[in-house]
Amino acid sequence: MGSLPASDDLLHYPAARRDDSVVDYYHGVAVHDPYRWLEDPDSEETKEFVEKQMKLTDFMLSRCETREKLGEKLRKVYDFPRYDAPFRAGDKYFYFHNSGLQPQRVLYIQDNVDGEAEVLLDPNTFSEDGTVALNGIQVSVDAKYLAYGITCSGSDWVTIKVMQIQDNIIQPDTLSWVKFSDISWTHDSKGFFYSRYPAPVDGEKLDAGTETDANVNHQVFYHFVGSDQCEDILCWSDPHNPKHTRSASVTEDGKYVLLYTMKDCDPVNMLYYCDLSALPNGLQVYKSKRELLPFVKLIDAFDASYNYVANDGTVFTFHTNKDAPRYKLVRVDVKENPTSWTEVVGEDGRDVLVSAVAVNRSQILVSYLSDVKSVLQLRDLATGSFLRRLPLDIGTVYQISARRKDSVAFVGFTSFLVPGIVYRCDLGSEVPEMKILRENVISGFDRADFEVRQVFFPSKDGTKIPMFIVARNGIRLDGSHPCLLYAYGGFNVSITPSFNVSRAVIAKHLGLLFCIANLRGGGEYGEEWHRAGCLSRKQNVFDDFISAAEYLVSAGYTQPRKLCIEGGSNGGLLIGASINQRPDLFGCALAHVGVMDMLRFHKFTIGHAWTSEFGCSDNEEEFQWIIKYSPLHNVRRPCDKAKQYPGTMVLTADHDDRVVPLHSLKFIATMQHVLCSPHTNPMIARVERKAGHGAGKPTNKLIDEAADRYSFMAKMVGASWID
Ligand code: X99
Repeated sequence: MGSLPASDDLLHYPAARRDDSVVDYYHGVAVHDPYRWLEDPDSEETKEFVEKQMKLTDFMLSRCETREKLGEKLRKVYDFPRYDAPFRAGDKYFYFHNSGLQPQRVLYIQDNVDGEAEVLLDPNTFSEDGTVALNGIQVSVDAKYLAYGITCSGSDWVTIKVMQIQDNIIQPDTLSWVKFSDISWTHDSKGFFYSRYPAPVDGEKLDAGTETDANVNHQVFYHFVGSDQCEDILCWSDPHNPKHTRSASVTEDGKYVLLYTMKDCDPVNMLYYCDLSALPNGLQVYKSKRELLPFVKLIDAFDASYNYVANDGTVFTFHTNKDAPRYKLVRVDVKENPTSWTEVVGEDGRDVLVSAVAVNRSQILVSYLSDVKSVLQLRDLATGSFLRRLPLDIGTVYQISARRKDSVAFVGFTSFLVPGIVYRCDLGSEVPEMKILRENVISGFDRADFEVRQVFFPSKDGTKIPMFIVARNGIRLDGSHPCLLYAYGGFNVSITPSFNVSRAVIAKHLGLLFCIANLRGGGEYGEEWHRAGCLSRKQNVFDDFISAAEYLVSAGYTQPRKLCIEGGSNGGLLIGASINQRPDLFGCALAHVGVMDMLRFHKFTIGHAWTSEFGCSDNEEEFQWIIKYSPLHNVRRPCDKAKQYPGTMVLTADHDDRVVPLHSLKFIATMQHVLCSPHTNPMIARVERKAGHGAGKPTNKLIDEAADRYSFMAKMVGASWID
C-alpha cells in the first residue's frame, strides 16, 4: 500500500453516469454494464469523461515531485545515437538510425557498409509533431523501389507509398486501408503483394484508428507500380471465413508466392503456394481475368505453424511446431512428394528454435531461446548438422539480417545493460567471428554499476518460473528497495532481455530495482508454456505473477508498499486482474492499453483474434473461465478497511485500435465508483492524444509518458530522487 495522503489530499473523482438499464444475459447470468455509453468514442459524454479524467490526472501529476527531474534526465539520456542492423537489396545497404531525440528513426542508404550514407527516407518530415510513422518497408530486390507504409497517430491502419530509389522521387501510388500486412515485391520489380480490409463505411470522413468496428474480410492484393489501387489484382479472399487474416510473401528465389492464412493469434497457419513462373502471361493478365491466383494447397488445415526458411526449386525448408512444441525445421518437395516431410533440425529437448535464416548459400543461422536467453548456431542447410556456435553475451538476438547469396550476416543484439550492438559476421572466413559493426553508447551510463541475475521461483502449483532481476551492484536484501515488476504472460510472446532507457534511468535515480517475470502463456519455453497460460488455464498467469511478487518480498528485495507492477496490452489485463486478486500485495500499478472487459473484447477491431487465448463469452464454458478474472467485473472493495488497492494509473490512447480505449475507460470508471471513499490511494487514467497501442510512438511522447507514470510510481512507493 502506498503511504496514505492526508485527508485533504483525497482526489475528487468526476461523477460518471451509471446506466443501470444495460444488462446482458450470459447463459442465464445477468451482467450489468452501466458504463456501456463509454463504448462510443465520439459521444460528447465520453469526450467529457475523458476531459475530466485528464484534468484529475494532471492535478495528481502536478504533485509528483520527481516528474520534472525525471523528464529532464530522460531527455538527456535518450539523446544517444542508435542503429539497427543493416539489410541489403541489389548492391545497396540500408539501415535505420536515430541520432538521439529525433521523433522517428530515419532510413539510410549506402553503397558500402563502411562508407558514406545518405538519407533515403526521413519520416520526421511527414508531420510537425512526429506522430506520422513508418510501419513496414520493403525494398525491391534490385533496389529500384522502396515501398513503405505510413501510419498516423499510432493506429494499425497503414497507407503504402512507393519511392523510386535512384532519384528519391515519391510515386503517385497510394494504397489505403492496409492493415496487418506484409509487403513483398515480385523479382521483376513491377509490383508487390499486400493485405488490406475493405474501406470502412464513411471511411473518408473517419479519423482512422478511433473507430471500434470489427476487422473482417482481410484480402490479399497485388499492386502494379504506377497504377491506381482500384486496379490492383485481388489474389485471395474468402468471404466464408471473414475472421481469417492472410499474408503473401515471395520466396527468396523469386519463383513462388506463399499465402499464409491465420485464424486467430495461435501459432498455427495454412500454407498455399503459387508458382509465379508457371503463370502463362505473368500477373498482368489477372488484371482483366477477375480470378484469384491459382494457389496450390500445401497445408489446408490449422494443425500447426509453418514458416518459410528457404527453397531450392520445389524443395522447401520450413520452421514449424508440428508435433514439436519447441519447434524444428522440416523439408518437403512441394511438387514431387508434398505429403512426405523430413526433419532437418529436430526439436531440442530444452531450448526453443526461434528462427532460421539462410545465408552463405548452404548454411543457416539458427537462433534458439535457452532459459530466456538467445543462443546462435551456424548449421548446414542441406543436412541441418551443427557447424559452430556463435558467441554471444547474455541477452537477445532481436534481428538477423542476411541474404542467402551473401556470406556476411548482420546480427542485432540487446540486453538489460547493452543499449544495442550490431555484429557483422563473415561466414566466408575460416573461423567466423562476431565483429562489432556498430555499438550504441550512452555516455554516463556505466553497465558495471549494475548486476543482472536470473532466479527461478515456484508458482502456486510448484512450476518454476524464471525472472530477471536488475539492480545496482551489491544491494542488501533488507526489503528496503523500491521495485518495479513487469510481465506480459500470453500470446506465445517471449519477454527477453532488452535495453530500456526509462528503466535504466529509474534504476539509477530512484534507486529502484526492476524485474521481468517470464510467466506462463508466453513463448519462453515453446508452445507447451504458452498453452499452460491460455483459456481455462489463464489463472496460472496471474498465479505466476503474484508468486513473483511474493518471492521478491520474501527474498528481501522489496516490500508490498514499495512494489510497483507494470504491464501493457495483454499485460494490462494482467495488472487489472492482479490488483483485483491481491490489492494488498502492491504499492502501485501501471496498466497500459489493457484488455479489461473480457466479456466484450471480441466485438471490437481485431479482438476476435484473441479468443484463441481467452475464449469467448458467447460460449457458456468459456464465459465461466472469463468472468472469474475479467478486470472490469471483479473490482471489489476490500473487506478489510485497512487494505487498499494500490495507487493505480490506467493508460490508454485515443487512436489505439488494437485494444480500444473503452476497456481502460470502463475500468477506471468502475474502480473510482466502487472504491472511491474511504479509499485514499489514487486511481487515475492517462489518455494520450494522437497515439495508439505503442508502435510508432515518437520519442517526445515516450519521454513525457515515462516521466508521468514513473513519477506517479515514485510518489506511490515513496522513492525519492538520487542525483
Ligand atoms: C494481435 O492482435 C495481432 C494482430 N495481428 C493479426 C497482426 O491478427 O498484427 C495479424 C495478422 C497478420 C499479420 C499481422 C497481424 N496480437 C499480437 C495480440 C498479441 C499478439 C494483441 O495485440 F498476438 F502478440 N493483443 C492485444 C492481444 C490482447 C491485447
